[in-house]
Amino acid sequence: MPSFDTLPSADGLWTGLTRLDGQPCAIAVQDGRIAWTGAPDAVPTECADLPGHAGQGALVTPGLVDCHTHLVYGGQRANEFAMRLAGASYEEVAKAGGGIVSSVRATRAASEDELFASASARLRSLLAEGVCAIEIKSGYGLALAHERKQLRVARRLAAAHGVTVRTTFLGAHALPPEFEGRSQDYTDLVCREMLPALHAEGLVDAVDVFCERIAFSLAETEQVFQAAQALSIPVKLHAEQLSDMGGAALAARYGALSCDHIEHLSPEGVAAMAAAGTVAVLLPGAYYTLRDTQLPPIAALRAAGVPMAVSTDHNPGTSPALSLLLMANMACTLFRLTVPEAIAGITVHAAHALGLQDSHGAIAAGRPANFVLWDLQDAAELAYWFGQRPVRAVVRQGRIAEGAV
Ligand code: DI6
Ligand code: FE
Repeated sequence: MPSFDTLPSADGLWTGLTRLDGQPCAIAVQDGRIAWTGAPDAVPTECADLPGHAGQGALVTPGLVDCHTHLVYGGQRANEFAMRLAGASYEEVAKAGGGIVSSVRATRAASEDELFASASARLRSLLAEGVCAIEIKSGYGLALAHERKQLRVARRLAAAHGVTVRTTFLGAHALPPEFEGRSQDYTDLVCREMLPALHAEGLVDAVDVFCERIAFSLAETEQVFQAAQALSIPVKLHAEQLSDMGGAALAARYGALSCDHIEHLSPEGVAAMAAAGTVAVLLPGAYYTLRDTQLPPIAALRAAGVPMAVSTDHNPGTSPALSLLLMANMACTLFRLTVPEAIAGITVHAAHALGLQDSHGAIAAGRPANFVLWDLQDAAELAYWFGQRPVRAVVRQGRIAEGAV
C-alpha cells in the first residue's frame, strides 16, 4: 500500500462534473481544501489558471460518511450465522456464550498490530467505495487495556489511511464474563475508571451505550451519559433495536448526536429526538442479517423532520457489511427511503451524526477536499446498483486516493 502522503495532490481546477441535481459544476482545490465550487462558466479568475483535472461528465458527490461502525475486532462469527439460519435468535446466541462476548475473547487475544492489519483490510473496502470519514467504536475489549487497544488502532487507521476517524467509546456494550451478575460494578468501572482514563489519553470523541434487555438498562445508560457529560464528551446510543427501552428519549435529554437502530422507537422517542436535533441512524444491514420484521418508524421520523442517516454498522455479529452503497440500496428497498434521502443519509446527515457537519458531508468552499467522482449518469444509480463499485476517483483529504484523473 503506498503511503497516503505519496498520493497525488488533488489541487487544481476540476471541470466536467455533474452535480446530483444534474447541473454541471466545477471545483477548485487549493492546499487540499475546496477553494471554490460553482457553475463552470463562473470560475473566478484566480482559479482559472490552476492545473486542470477533467471530470468528463462524472457525477460528483461529497465524500461518503460511515457514521456507525465496530470496525476493529479479532476473529469473525460465521458460526453464528449458521446457528441463526438453523433457527436460533440473536438473543439466544448471546445467551449461549456467543455474540459480542465471543468477539471480546478474540479481540483480547489479538495484538494491536493484528487488529490494525485486519481492520485496515476492511477499511480499504469502504475507502475504495468513496468513504472519507468513518466512526469506529470500541466495545470488544470491555477492560481498560483492551478498549485502549481498540481505540489506539482506530487512531492509527486515521493516520495510515488519510481518513477522518471519529472514535466512540462503547465500554458499555456487553457485560464481560468476569463481571457475570455484577452489572452495576462493571458500569461503575466504565464510568469511574475506563472513560476518564481513555478520555485523558485523547482517545474518545464520543460515548455510546448498548441500551437493551441483553445489555445495559436505562438507569445504567444514564449513569454512563452522566459520566460523559461531566467530561463534556458528546453521547450517542444504540437505542430500541430489539425492544422499546425508552433509550431514545433519554439520549435526547442528553443532547445526543444520534440514536441508532431504533426499529422499536415510540412516538415519544421520535418527538424527543426531533426536539433535541438528534440524528436517526438507520442500519439496514443489521435489520437484514437478523431477519428483523419491525421496521423503523420512517414515516414518523420524516414527518417530524428528524434527519436520517444510513450506515453499515459494520460488526462481526449482526452486520458484516463493507459497502455503504449497498446500505443505501437497502435503506430504499427495505425501509422505503427515497433516493435523495438515502444519499443524504450517507453524506450530510451522517456527518451531522458525528458532529462533523462543518467539515464533511457537503461540497463547499473552505472544507477539506473530500469528494467522489462516479461513472454514473443519474443520481438514482447510486442507490440502484448493488454489488458493484461505480467509483471513478476519490479525492480524500486533498489527495487523489483512488482512481486517476
Ligand atoms: N448493536 C449492534 O448491531 C452490534 N452491537 C450493538 O450494540 C452488534 C455487535 C455484535 O453482535 O458483535
Ligand atoms: Fe452497532
